[in-house]
Amino acid sequence: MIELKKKIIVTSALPYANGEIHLGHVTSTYLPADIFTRFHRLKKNDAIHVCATDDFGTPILIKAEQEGKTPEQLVAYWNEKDKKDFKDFGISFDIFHQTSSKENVELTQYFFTKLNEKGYIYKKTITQAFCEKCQKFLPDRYVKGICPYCGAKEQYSDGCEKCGKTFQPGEILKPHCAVCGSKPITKESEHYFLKLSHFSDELKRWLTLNRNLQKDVKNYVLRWIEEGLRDWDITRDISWGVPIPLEGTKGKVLYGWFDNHLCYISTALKYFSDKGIDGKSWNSSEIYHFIGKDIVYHHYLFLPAMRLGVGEFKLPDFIPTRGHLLLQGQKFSKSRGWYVSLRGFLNDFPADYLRYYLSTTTPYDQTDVNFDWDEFHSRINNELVANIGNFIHRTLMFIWSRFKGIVPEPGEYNDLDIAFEEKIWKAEDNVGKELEKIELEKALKKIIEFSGSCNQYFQSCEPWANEKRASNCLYLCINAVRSLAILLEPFLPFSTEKLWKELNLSGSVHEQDWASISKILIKPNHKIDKPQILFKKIENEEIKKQKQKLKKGGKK
Ligand code: B3M
Ligand code: ZN
Repeated sequence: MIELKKKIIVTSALPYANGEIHLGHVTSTYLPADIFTRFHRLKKNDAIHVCATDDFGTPILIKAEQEGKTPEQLVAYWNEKDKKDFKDFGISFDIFHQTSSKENVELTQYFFTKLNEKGYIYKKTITQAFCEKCQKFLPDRYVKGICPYCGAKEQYSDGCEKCGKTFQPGEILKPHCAVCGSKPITKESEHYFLKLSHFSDELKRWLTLNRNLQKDVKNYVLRWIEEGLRDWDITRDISWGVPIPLEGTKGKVLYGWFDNHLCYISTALKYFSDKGIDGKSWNSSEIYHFIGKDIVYHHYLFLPAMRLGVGEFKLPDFIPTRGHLLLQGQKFSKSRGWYVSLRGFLNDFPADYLRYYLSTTTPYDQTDVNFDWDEFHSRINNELVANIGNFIHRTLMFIWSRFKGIVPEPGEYNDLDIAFEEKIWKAEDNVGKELEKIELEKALKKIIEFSGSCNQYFQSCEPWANEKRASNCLYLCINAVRSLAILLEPFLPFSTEKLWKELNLSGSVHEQDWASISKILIKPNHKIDKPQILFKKIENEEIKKQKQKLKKGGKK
């Protein structure tokens, strides 16, 4: 059967350009999206991974004010820093742009203009929080208070982190200014609203007909629609944002959530135009927006409503949504020091260790994931080192020391060899099926199983005791190592590239063909390089140190 090459656009939720990437971000979003894209590149589909920093809005403005920088300086700084962190973690974006880019500002204004022309936008005077002490309007994160839905304290006025609801200006209870703490007064201001309610039926239809969306998320979004969608205030009285393309709107900009998701589109289009590709040829590509569960409302309602309204851009096919990350059972909290930054982690351990551990623990659903240092320790030592690493190392070492690094010629296969060769043939499909469904954790479990059966085969051949059996065993095992390198590439891009070099195979592991996993392509007489230890055990001391670092921040 000839499989047609697919075009796939993968996006990851855009990090705010005001702080460093932490483990929570990578667990729910960037790592799954990266594994998925890498898999499709190996499948020889045209897959690109698109991301950018989220530059506009009050969180950035507040931070810039605190640091005495201009917002432009602040976002430029974080854009560079994020780029580097992602690269060192092996996140292979095809493009990493900015929501404040010319391309995105233009597209956002285009969207506003179109929606306005079609009558989906209207003006309304609202009363807004205003701080007399700071002499300014206080949109969104400038106001903190109590969630009107669940009663959670210290929530920002644009949404509750506890129950996930988004609010309209003025809804938050017991408001206070986030900068100076004083009680704001209310003042009138003219705002623009998107008729979100107009799209209720269309959104409902799209949600119901799209079979790719996760059922549990879909159901609660449908419930929100049943409860009635309210129109959406898309402007703010601040200076940092996309200017409203209308006369007489000075001092106001478009809301950050109006422009940020448009950056998925503007950035993909920039990628195409930079490469001289006609963006239209990607019109029917499959679209995947990877997100964390706290931004469901925005991605399942605002984003599709705006695309429906303009009517020129495809709706997402998949919105893979994953849960939050807990640290040793508690919520991450930077202020309490209960926190691990990506950079901090990478300073102490190889990126692939984190990629491995997080991949084994993050399911394709909303459940929260727990980062636990002891579990990390045991997964690395007992699985990655003792299972996968052990099989690879003993195979390479055996060929290196007993066969002078030269792959032996096999003789006639016995039943064990035949059964093992079949396992190699089947691994590609077994694992690929899961990756295709974005079931990354299940895919990795299947790789671990495969590696386990490789160890078993090696063991039962007893090549050290039985010279006749050794050639068949090592011939098949070195080919299984090659298959493992490709199977693991999406998960462990750094180690598998090293392994590829040790196998002395041409090209890079990142460019291999997924279908070749099931083939026996390393031939007798092929010479391998001197093996090195790919995965080292983590000492108890190192884990103790990490826990110590946290101790001060933990709950008593
Ligand atoms: N910048 C980050 C967040 O709310 C936000 C995502 C934008 S995705 C278009 O988690
Ligand atoms: Zn104030």
